[in-house]
Formats: sequence, structure tokens, C-alpha cells
Amino acid sequence: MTFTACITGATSGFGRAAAEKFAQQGWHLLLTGRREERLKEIKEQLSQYTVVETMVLDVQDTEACKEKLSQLPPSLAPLKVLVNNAGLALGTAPAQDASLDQWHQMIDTNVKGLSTVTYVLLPKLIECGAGASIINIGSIAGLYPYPGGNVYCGTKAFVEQFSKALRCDLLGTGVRVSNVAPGMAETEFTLVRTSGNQQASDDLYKGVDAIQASDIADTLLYLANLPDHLNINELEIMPTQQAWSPFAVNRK
Ligand code: NDP
Ligand code: 8X3
Repeated sequence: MTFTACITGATSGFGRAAAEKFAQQGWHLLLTGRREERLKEIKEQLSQYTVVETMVLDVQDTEACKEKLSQLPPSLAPLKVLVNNAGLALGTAPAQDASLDQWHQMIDTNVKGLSTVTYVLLPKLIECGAGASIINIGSIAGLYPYPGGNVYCGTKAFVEQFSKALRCDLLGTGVRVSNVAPGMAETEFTLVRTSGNQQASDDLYKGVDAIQASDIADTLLYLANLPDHLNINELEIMPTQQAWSPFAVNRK
């Protein structure tokens, strides 16, 4: 039987790379994002491998999520995997200098949007039963704080705890839940975070063999293909060149 994977935020980075890998393995795909042109291009590219449906969907829009995701075409049944990937960081300023609008956008996307998509698709995943998976893209930012991370770190801490709490509720349904927490990865993430500052993005990744989108895509496919009886609760992945620092101390 052929199964479907829904990948949110499939127009770039991890989501796009995952769409390519899942398509090459023959998974039917539901791909979402806000950029219509990119979705069209990806659909054209991947339709040579499999059934691909795309949906222009801003996960911040609760009504649109309910309306568009609750009725899926028969070609997308059964839905076995949800990759909750759509997300973003905005800004790197300390909390006292940050933008409240940017804070709200991160919460609306990474917390509210992720929860809404999960809520709407949960019945279909439960219907699929044993071996179905919700794979949430958290971050090391949800596990460890850093200066300027403020609300972004908070949203990813939500993803971590929500993933674990979901597991408690879904026990007995066969639906697995994983939190994937990557470290520094070279995608459009920093370009988005810095409002399009290419130099800032290039500087961040300079001299580092950062995680590539295809690395995370391989991990997502691995999780989706695990035997039904295994649930990887959390995967923390860093580039070899990244590690922790000592605590900061403000001396008198
Ligand atoms: P990209 O910016 O390359 O991709 C982000 C994707 O999310 C895009 O496809 C974008 O699509 C989509 N997206 C953003 N906001 C919305 C929205 N409101 N509604 C629907 N889709 C949205 O970054 P990454 O691939 O790096 O990021 C993917 C996930 O990984 C995010 O959740 C991020 O927080 C997380 N992450 C990233 C790390 C990194 O260092 N890169 C490390 C750890 C976690 P569109 O703009 O078309 O809507
Ligand atoms: C992205 C990783 O460390 O830039 O979630 O916040 S980090």
C-alpha cells in the first residue's frame, strides 16, 4: 500500500529536501507553504516520482487550516506521516529591544500553527493507526537558551513538551510522535531571521560544515520508515563543529 506524508513548509530548507526524499521513495505527498510559485515548481519537479498535491497555506490562519486540511482527496489516503516543519525565527535582538510583532508571528507560526495543523490532521493519523507518525521540527533552541533567542527558544521548548505530551495522549493508537531538534543548519532560516540580510547569513555559516537540509531530510525519512513498534522520542542533531559554551556571568 502507498502512504501519504504531509510536510508543512515544503517550499524551502528541510521541508523541500524532505519532499524530494519522500517522493523518490514513492510516498504520496501533501506539501504546503505560503509561496505559490515555489509550490508549483516543486509539484512539477516531484510529480515524475509520485502523487503530489500542494496547498498554499499559512499555518497562522486557523480557519484556512481547518477548511483546507480537513477534506483531503482520496489520492492522499491513508495519511501516515505529518512533518510539522513550517516555522521561523525573527530577530536576534535581546528581549528589551525586540519587536512584539515578530514575537507574535513566531508564536502564531511555531506554536499556534503547529498545534492547529496537528489538531486538524490527528483524526486521519489515528485512522491510519500503527506506524503513523507526527514528526515535529523543534530545535536545540528549545533545549538550550542563548542570548537573543528569547521567544524563538520559547516556541521550540513548546514543541519539545507538546511532542512528549502528545505521546501520552496517543498511547494505544499506534501513532508515534518525535521531536527533531537540529542545531546550526544552512537553509533560508537566517535570511528570514535577519529580514533578508544575505551577508549576515553568509557570515554565520562561514567556516562551518553546517547541517544541510538533505541531512535532516534523511533523518525524517528514517523516522517515518521505522518499524511500527519503535518511537524515537527526541533526536538532537548538531554539526560536529558546534558545541555548548560555559554559562555567562555578569561580574561586579
Ligand atoms: P527555511 O526558512 O528554509 O524554511 C522554512 C519553511 O517554513 C518554508 O518552507 C516556509 O515557507 C515555511 N513557513 C514559514 N512560515 C510559515 C507559515 N506561516 N505558514 C506556512 N509555512 C511557513 O528554514 P528551515 O528549513 O531551516 O526551517 C524549517 C524548520 O526547522 C523551522 O521550524 C525552523 O524553526 C527549524 N529549525 C531550523 C534550524 C536551522 O538552523 N535552519 C535549526 C533547528 C530548527 P513559505 O515561506 O513559503 O511559507
Ligand atoms: C535554529 C537553531 O541555534 O539558530 O533553530 O536557534 S538556532
